[in-house]
Amino acid sequence: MAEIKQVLMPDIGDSKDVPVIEVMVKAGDTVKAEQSLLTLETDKATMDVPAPFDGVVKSVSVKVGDKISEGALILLMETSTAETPAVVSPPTTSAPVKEAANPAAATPVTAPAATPIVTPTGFQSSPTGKAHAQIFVKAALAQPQGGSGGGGLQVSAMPVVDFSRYGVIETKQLSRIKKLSGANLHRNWVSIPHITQHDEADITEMEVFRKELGEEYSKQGIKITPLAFLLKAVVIAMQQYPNFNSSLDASGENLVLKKYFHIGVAVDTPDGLMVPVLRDVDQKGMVQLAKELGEISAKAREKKLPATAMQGGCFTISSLGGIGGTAFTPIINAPEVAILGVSKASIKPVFKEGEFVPRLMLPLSLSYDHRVIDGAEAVHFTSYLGKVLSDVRRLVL
Ligand code: CAO
Repeated sequence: MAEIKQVLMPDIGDSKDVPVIEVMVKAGDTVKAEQSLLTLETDKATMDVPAPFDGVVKSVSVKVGDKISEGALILLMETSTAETPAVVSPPTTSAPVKEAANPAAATPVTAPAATPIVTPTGFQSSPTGKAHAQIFVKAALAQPQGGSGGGGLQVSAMPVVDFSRYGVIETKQLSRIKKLSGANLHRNWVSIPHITQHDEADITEMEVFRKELGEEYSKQGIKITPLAFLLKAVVIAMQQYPNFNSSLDASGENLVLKKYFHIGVAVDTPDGLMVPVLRDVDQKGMVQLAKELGEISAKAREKKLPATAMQGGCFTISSLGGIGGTAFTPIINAPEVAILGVSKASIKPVFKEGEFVPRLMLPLSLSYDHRVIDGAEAVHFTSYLGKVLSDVRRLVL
């Protein structure tokens, strides 16, 4: 039997009047439990409010720009009564709204509330934990500005300067993405002990193969750039060195080793940096990855990516190779423990078998969290990555 249920704004600690920055569903949409319904933004975190159960959206009561607090009606959803709630032990109640024809059923009964998934990093992904998410949200929001690990830093205030004393100026507000990612980049930069390991990979042969593939697939509208090869090669290196596919747990005393391979790719958009995540890269071929890469970067630039597309990453690649540069120091995308920066490949003389030969060399800059990864392991990782990239046969093994 179908039943109409309210989905209410859950308890998110002390935060009140939280702005809605994205509404992902509309009336008529069929949604699955845990699918994101909307994104909220506090001054400390963004969070997705997922559906507490499967159902069909009957009406949406909030819109972008609204400010909502605990208990506010988010939407009405039609669900089958046989449905098992997806969230365990809900801390708040939502009152099912019965069809008017059945007034006897109007007594409120306990039903699962939405449980938000916090993305404390606008630049990055967050755990998609379910039962524990409510506790996690409160803990995240209760943290002092700057987040755990960075909160205790005492630094002197930036000087306040009246620049107009020195010449003509114009003041422009930062984009929402820049404001969010800026806070998280700052936190990650000051709270993670970064080291950047630089290396070069000989991609002479890879480039010949890539061009051949490129010609073949351009007819299908698929652009094969070095990034598709890098995605594959990085996963092979992560399989060889599993610490690169880990996160520190909340206590900072345990490593969580992931058995899945979701890779984030930094995409430059007119409004700032976004990091959509390609799922299960280990299970996909390069052509498929190139296709998905084209699709997600286009969506990121057109602002069509849901917040969930930026969650769950294990490792990030930031490629500036299409633009230029020889090396840079990318900032780790916490809670990941490493990020690979890629600069522009160029032909260099390489001493081989007694003579200098022209080879196409790709600069790699691997930043890693020194709490988790030692310098020697990082060099092993970049050397191995270079080996894989220099021998394309390894990519298809
Ligand atoms: N060396 C030499 N050439 C490279 C290269 C490299 N490392 N990487 C890409 N190229 C070439 C490509 O082959 C392509 O050449 P053609 O047009 O002749 O085929 C050209 O550069 C442009 O590539 P692209 O940028 O369109 O595609 P991509 O797959 O390399 O990158 C994307 C996709 C979305 C990652 C990229 O467009 C982007 O946004 N990069 C910026 C990421 C960023 O800002 N990072 C900084 C984070 S820290 O602030």
